[in-house]
Amino acid sequence: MTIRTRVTSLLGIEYPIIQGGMAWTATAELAAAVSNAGGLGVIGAGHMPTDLLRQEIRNAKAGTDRPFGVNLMLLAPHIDELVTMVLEERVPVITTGAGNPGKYMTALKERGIKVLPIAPTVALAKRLESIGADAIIGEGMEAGGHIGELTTMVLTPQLADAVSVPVIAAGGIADGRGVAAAFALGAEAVQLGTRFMCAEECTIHPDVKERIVKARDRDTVVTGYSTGHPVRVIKNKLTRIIEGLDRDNRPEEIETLGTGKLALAMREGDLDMGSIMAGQSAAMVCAIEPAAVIVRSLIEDAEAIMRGLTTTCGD
Ligand code: TUI
Repeated sequence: MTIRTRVTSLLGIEYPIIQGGMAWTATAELAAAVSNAGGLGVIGAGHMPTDLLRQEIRNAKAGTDRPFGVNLMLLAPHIDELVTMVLEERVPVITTGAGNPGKYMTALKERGIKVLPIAPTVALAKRLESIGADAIIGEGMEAGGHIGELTTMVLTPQLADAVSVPVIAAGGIADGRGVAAAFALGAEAVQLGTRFMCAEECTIHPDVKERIVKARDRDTVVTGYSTGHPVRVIKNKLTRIIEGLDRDNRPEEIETLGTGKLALAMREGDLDMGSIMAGQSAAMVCAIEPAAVIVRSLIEDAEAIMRGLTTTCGD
């Protein structure tokens, strides 16, 4: 059995596995490795300068003949310029996060680009479908980074009922059991971020990978509610300071303190004062492995479960 869905044919990929486009984390090297393994690799644009992202896109094109994507983080101040550039570079797939990509939808679709917005609610998913989204990535609050309120378990089936385009489940999925569960809930593909942070090809600091491998069930926390942009991160000295500022309702100070802290974690490996964005599934990531091994085990384990067999983590 091979899992084929509307998402695999929409994107021209072998397996319904999408790698989350994480800022400062998902570079061309990781994206190309995931695409070469039969999934969809995604470069995380974040706040990247336009020329640097252009170079990353070209690196991904050099690293794989297969489709890949770029995640556009819609809060980036130069987002208009990034969109213009991805249109020029003819990136096959765009995922969007942290906002409503409505303004860009027509231009992207006119170039034949597949647009997969991330939606944390049913209302936004319906709106995005009505303006041409090719599929909806429903991200539950188990995910790392900027999150909504709903869990993957309740969001996925509601999205599957509410929209006709395919639903891609994200948040809290780290192994074949999660993949099978997402399919049972009505998803036609899954997106994983945290598991792919521990891919060998992921270029983040090795200490961050080790921290994720060591993570236990309650090691993440959501901070920054007072800013209106809550983020899930691994607990550390920085999160304890931010929790205090959140309690005192001092959002401006959180924004100032947070600036540059994602790069500090992912590039410099500062586990105390860096913002280690990772999902609750960090506790389920047990090893640093090649992207191809991750993709293969997700599919093999999910297929085994879907055939009626059972597997457990570590077998
Ligand atoms: O975007 C993410 N995860 C991210 S973005 C990021 S960078 C950042 N840095 C500081 C503050 C905020 C972000 C780190 N992690 N995931 C996808 C996602 N999108 N989660 C939630 C949303 C979302 C939220 C609101 C999508 C749309 C939305 O729409 C609001 C509206 O305008 O209707």
